[in-house]
Amino acid sequence: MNSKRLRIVGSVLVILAAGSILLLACARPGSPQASSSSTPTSTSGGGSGGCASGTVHMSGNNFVQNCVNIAKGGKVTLVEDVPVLHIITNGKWDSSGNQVTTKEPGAPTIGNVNISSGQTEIGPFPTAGTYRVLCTVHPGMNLTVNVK
Ligand SMILES: [Cu+2]
Repeated sequence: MNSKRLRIVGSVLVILAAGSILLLACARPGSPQASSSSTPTSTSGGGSGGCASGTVHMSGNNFVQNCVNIAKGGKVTLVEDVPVLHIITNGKWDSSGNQVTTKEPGAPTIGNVNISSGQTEIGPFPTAGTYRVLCTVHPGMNLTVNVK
């Protein structure tokens, strides 16, 4: 009687042990999902509303960030990620592909600032407002400067 019971208890324990091993094996594929779901939160935390803060990078033919926030009286730093000539001036490319080189009231004069490597600053922007800056070399290369 006792030895039969022990065998039954023993086999139940073996089944439980095998079951728990299977459960652990099944739980593992779930843990990478938990870590991958935390990755988007860290990337979204990097940007503040989609606009850069103070510094804008430039690729071979565009601004990497198309808007930048600065404080009143501050400057915008433009950084070359690729050594390509950009010529920065007041205005914007319109949707038809034309340069509209108007300067908003309160905007500093950005007169064809040439940059082909390293970094440069534009400004200062003494008045709060929204200002448009374009690169005359690359169609559609627009930057919005938000001065707060
Ligand atoms: Cu450019």
